[in-house]
Order: sequence, then C-alpha cells, then structure tokens
Amino acid sequence: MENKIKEIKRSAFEEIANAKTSEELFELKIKYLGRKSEFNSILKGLKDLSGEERKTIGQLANSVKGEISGLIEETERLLVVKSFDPEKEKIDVTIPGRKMKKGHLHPLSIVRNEIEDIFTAMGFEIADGPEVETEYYNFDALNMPKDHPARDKWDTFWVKGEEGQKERTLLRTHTSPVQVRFMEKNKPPFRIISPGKCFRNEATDARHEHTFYQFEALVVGDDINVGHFKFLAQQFFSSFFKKEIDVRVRPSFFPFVEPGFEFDITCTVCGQKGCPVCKGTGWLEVGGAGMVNQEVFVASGYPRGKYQGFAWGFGLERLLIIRHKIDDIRNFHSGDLRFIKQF
Ligand code: FA5
Repeated sequence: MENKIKEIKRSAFEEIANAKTSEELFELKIKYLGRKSEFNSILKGLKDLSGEERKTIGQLANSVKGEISGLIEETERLLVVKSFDPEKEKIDVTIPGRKMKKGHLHPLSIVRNEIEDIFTAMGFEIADGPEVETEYYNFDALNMPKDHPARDKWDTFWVKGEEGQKERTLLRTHTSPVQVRFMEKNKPPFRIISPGKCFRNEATDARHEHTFYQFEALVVGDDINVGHFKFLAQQFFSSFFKKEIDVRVRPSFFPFVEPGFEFDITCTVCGQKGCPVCKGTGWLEVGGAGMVNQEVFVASGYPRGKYQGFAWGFGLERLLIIRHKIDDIRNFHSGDLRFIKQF
C-alpha cells in the first residue's frame, strides 16, 4: 500500500511538471485527486486496515494528497504568469471608465422617508403593525363588529388560517389597526405616525389599486381637538408641497372616529383658481380623519371619556399623483422602469 502511494506520487509529480495548459492541469487534478481516482479508493479502503497500519498509511496518504494538490495550485500560478503577454495585455489608462449602473429607491420609499422626516422633526414617533392582521384589530376594535355595514366599504383578502386557529386573519385594509395596537401598550400623551401597505379587494382603475400605501397619524392627550388636527395638517402639507397649503374638513363617517371628516387641501396646481385637476373646485381630496371614538379608547384599555385625540389616514400614492401629476396609480406597482427612473 505504501509503495502504491509513493508510485502515485511519483507519476503525478511527473505529469504535473509536464503540463502545458490549465486545462491539462485540471484533467490531472481529476485523474489523481477526483472521486474516481485510485487515490480515493485507497482512502476509502483505509477502514479495512488494522489499527496501526491504518494510522501510518492514513497519514502518508493525506500528506501525499496535500503535496499533489499544492503542486497543482503552484503550477497553475506559474502557467498564468508564463502565459502573460505584455503586448496582448496592454492597458490603456486613458480610456474612460465604465459607469456602474446605479439603482435608486422606489418613488414610494422616497416619499415615505420624506414624510417620516417631516413628522419626526415635529416630535412624532413611528409605529408599526402587521400587514396580515386579525379581524379583531382591522374591524372589531375599530368599532366595527361582525355585522356592521361599514365593513363593506373595506372588502379585503382573507387569509386561509391554520386548522384550529382561533381568530380569522386578513390583509389589512388600512393602517388604522396600528392605533389600537399602539394604545394597548402605551399611555397618553403621545403622537405617532404609522406608514404601511394596505390591501383591498376592489376593481382597479386610474385612482384605485388592490395594494397601496397609507399613512396614519394619531395624537392623543387630555385636551387634543380638531384645531390641533387642522394646524398639524396645514404644517405637514405646506412642508411636503413646499408652499402654503390650507386644509378644510367636511363631515364624513368612519366608525372609529366621532366626529369624522374627509379633509381636502388647496389645489397645488392652480392655487384655488380652479383647474381640471381640482375639477374647478380649488380643493383636492386627500384622506379621512376625525376625533378618536371613545369606543376605540375603551377597546384599547383606556377609561371612557378620559382622553381626547385625533387620527387621520391618507394614501401615499394619491399624494404623489398630486405632486407629480401622474395619470394612473397602477404605474407605481407596474415594475415599468421607464416610470420608476423619472424619480
Ligand atoms: C380609511 O382607510 C381610514 N382608515 C382613514 C382614517 C384614518 C379615517 C383615521 C379616520 C381616522 P379610506 O377608505 O377613505 O379611509 O382611505 C383613506 C385613503 O386611502 C384615501 O383617501 C386614499 O388616499 C387611500 N386609498 C383608499 N383606497 C385606495 C385604493 N384602492 N387605491 C389607492 N389609494 C386608496
């Protein structure tokens, strides 16, 4: 066995020394060290040898294996150096470098970061919640029990639960469930924002997507009122659009606020002169808001009547549509680089 190994070593060294190309070397590597090589069968056969013999032959085989593979590597290096032809490999240092293709953030990520910066500068915390939400947080805790007709407004995709799962789960239809999740763990006063993805089971068109982003704000304390909401909204939209923006509220209904309203901002295109974008009204509809319903405070574990606060929610895509005069909301998730690269 010992002689056999030495013979393999001698023959391997001879053939490696005569190799002229990397391809030849590669073939030799397979021949001498590969799975089907004679060497490998010797290593496999070690287990049948007696204790002492196994030790000596094992050590010898492993050391020869290391030597052969070291020689192959060394020869490979030499071949590369030898094949270097300075005439062929001339480098023209004056050729302009190849530009790296750089990507950038998606427009929705850019605007989300921008909005987060504006709010955190005003002392807001950022809260997060799951996109796959329970029926309880998406509806019941927001004052929409099972048979509440308002649920129809937010038809969604239900998630097939696991066997024995107690609560039904769904893709959240809005970011409002984060309100309750946050309040369960925190006591007023606080101000938070919660940006995130929402889903709705509805037909898509130029202004509606099945998947879109919302931005929730929630401010709660002892004496927070609608005036605070209006002031904050004006500050935020003026910073966002980099011009003076006024806000108006119109009565509306959301079960989780009382009173509830839709809020509009002054048209950013015509400055209230009236144009096709605002349909001549001078106002653009942005989102929903209202004073947090006491039922929601109770569901979050607060005593009824102790706190007051406002909440709002608006769509990020709709804001970008206004800012950049985009004609179809479906562009955002189309994956069309011609659209994305414009930002
Ligand atoms: C809500 O979702 C409420 N949770 C908002 C709210 C929060 C009210 C806190 C009161 C207090 P609404 O369904 O109107 O409300 O949606 C809010 C905004 O999300 C809309 O104004 C719009 O900007 C955006 N939005 C809604 N549906 C879609 C859709 N299918 N595609 C794109 N954006 C949408």
